[in-house]
Amino acid sequence: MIAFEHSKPSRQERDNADPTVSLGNFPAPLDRGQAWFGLQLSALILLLNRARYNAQTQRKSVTDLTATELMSLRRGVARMMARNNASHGSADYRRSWVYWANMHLHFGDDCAGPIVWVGNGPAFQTFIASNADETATWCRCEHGTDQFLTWHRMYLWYFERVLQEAAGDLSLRLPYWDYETNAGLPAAIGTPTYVDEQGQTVPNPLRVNARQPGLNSGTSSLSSGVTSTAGAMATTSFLAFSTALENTPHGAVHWRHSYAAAAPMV
Ligand SMILES: [Cu+2]
Repeated sequence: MIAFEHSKPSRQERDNADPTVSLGNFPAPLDRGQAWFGLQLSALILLLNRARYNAQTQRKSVTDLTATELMSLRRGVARMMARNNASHGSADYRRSWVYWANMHLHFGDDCAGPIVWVGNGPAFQTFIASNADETATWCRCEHGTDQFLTWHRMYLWYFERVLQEAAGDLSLRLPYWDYETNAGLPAAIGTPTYVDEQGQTVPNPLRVNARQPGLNSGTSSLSSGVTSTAGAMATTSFLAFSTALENTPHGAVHWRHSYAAAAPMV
């Protein structure tokens, strides 16, 4: 029997078909068993994706992290920082802390001009792009443009993926510091040491000494004029909102947070 071109042959017809007859590019129809298996597989994939999606839907305040989540965050940050000394041009260097920090605001004569010194703190490192990747990637933040929000959102999303890889934990999410509610630097970030997974007391990778010492030690906090979103929330257009938010709290917190303005290592 010859099946019409677009009709699917029955199982009996396919079993009886001459195996030498080519079906060309017409896809072989699934039998009931294959279809059932396909359905099961699709359901499993959906279920797994949903589980993964659920595990990644919400970022938490750093003050609400479980001990395991905080350990994972520290592990990821420490591993990214350990890659700071990898050779330029290597995959490890492109996944290092300083490489990603330099994407946001790069400190070097080849990009943002000479460093503007702020405060009386210790000297901080400068960075010079040494290859085409770095030149194309560093200092690409959208500041002062209508892409401020979109750029920073995607930057953090990709940064988070690198951090997850470094921590070996795909459920790790970048926590936030809600400085408008609690203007003191959370202790988990400022504390000089912590007990690592081997039970050793080691330097806390979340503490950066280029920050204002009072913030690190918990003796000072940010002022409400620095942290407030009230000005931005009072605006009535997208561009006015974006500009106001970029100034305060985004820019203001960067500058008050550390000696080195938006220091890459912070
Ligand atoms: Cu920024």
